[in-house]
Amino acid sequence: MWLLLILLQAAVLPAQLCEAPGEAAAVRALSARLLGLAADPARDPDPSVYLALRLAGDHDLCGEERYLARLRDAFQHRYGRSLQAAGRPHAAPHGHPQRDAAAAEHSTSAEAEWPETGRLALYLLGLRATCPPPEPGPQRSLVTWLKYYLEKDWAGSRQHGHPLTSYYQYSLGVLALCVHGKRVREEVIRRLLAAEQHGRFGHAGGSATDTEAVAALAFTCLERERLVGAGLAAELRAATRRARRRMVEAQGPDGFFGNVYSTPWAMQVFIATNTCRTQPAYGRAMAALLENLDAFTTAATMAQALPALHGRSYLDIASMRCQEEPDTLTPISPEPMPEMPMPGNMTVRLVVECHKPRCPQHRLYNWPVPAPAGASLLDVLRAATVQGHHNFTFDTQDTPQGPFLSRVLGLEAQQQKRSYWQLLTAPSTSLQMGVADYRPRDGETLILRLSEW
Ligand code: B12
Repeated sequence: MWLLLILLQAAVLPAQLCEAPGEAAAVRALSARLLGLAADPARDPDPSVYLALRLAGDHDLCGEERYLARLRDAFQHRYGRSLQAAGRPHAAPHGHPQRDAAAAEHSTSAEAEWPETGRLALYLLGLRATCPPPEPGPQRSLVTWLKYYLEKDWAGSRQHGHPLTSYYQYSLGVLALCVHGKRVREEVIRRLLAAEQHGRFGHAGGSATDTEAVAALAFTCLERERLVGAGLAAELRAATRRARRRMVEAQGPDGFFGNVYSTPWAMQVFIATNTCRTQPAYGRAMAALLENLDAFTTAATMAQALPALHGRSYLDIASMRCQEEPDTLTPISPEPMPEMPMPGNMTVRLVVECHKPRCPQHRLYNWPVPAPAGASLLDVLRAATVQGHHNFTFDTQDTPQGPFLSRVLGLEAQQQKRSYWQLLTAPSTSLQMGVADYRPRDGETLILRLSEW
């Protein structure tokens, strides 16, 4: 009996040690807001949202079950069949911005088979977090699909020097297989290890922290679950230590690892490696996060922040026990947008840049755009399309993170060429938000630049 009590306490202890101190109310409110967003049937279900609900301190068990059913609907019909029976993958349930665009542009079968490593990995992590755990049978084909995508990514990385998707998705794939107790080929792991050693996780205009953190979680999982031999385990441990050290060294005076959105991912590494108590950088990051909870306004960003705020990491999914879960969380409905717009107008300068060889001319557009004060960048882009004779056009693709700017002045960002429309504020600061969330100031110059990543 005593032994049982001690074991039970050990199972819940790490979560209590790393969670937000004395701020349970604010964190709980964020969970309740995410639950409110999850209840909206108009939003596509997102496995990260389910994971955040499952890794929280308290729950709305019926709400979680309904959300899981929606996720199953979205994923199961595509991956429920065996890989052999499917022949090859076909159109995916979710819009993938650049892959869809590329597939539409040249719809060869090879491009339609673009791997969905990240989304499938997140779904499989979600399935492992259900209580009670689902029957293993139907999951087998999902695991096979994920292995297939990971192999495609690995082959792509040998050919192009980077996975077809990204190291972020590749790491999620390794992590999900590991959490399910599945072995991954050593070569696949070694590719991630080499990327870590050679600092290949960053890309132009983006910080490496998110990817570095997910890779470190995958390394920690492989080592902890004893899915690799002793030699590789030692290398993975060393890589995780290096990643943690780099995060501590790069922590800004604001307390963030990378930026506010990558900080929760980095914190998960300290949680997963039981260093959250001993590492002062963790406490500073937690304090910074708690002061900036209002930065997490979208379901996708809330879902990424909440596990760390609750002192949990995705590794906890591997040892989730379906004990009594407090069924006490009630949703907070999303606040309606204020009816009255902010008074007055503003003018924003909109610049579109594209370098040679794709474009013969560097600056394709440079005009002031009047818009209502407080408008989002998306509203500014819409205003630009209807003003004057400057023929501004753009297109977005829906993603779980919100609308992704995919085409400007007829120029499509191309996944194969790893090009994207980067958002910057002059002179050259890359924005930390997408077009729907960023609200420019009066007189600001916004640059849309066709960049490579
Ligand atoms: C890889 C990546 C990219 C790649 C995606 C291409 C690819 N084929 O993988 C590139 C370099 C193109 C990219 C671009 C941008 N990104 Co980015 N990206 C990531 C990263 C590291 C992983 C995303 C991923 O693969 N998720 C896993 C898959 C399974 O989930 P998914 O939702 O289906 O992923 C797709 C979308 O998220 C989309 N996407 C990627 N970034 C962004 C950003 C926004 C705002 C939107 C709407 C969509 C989007 O591309 C993903 C792959 O198809 C995340 C890190 C994180 N913590 O999430 C940042 C992240 C999502 N990106 C971010 C930002 C800010 C941007 C940019 C706005 C940067 C800029 N100033 O231009 C641009 C988007 C501009 C635009 N055109 O609308 C922020 C978003 C923060 C927020 N407030 O929501 C994150 C969280 C990084 C961070 N810590 O700041 N990104």
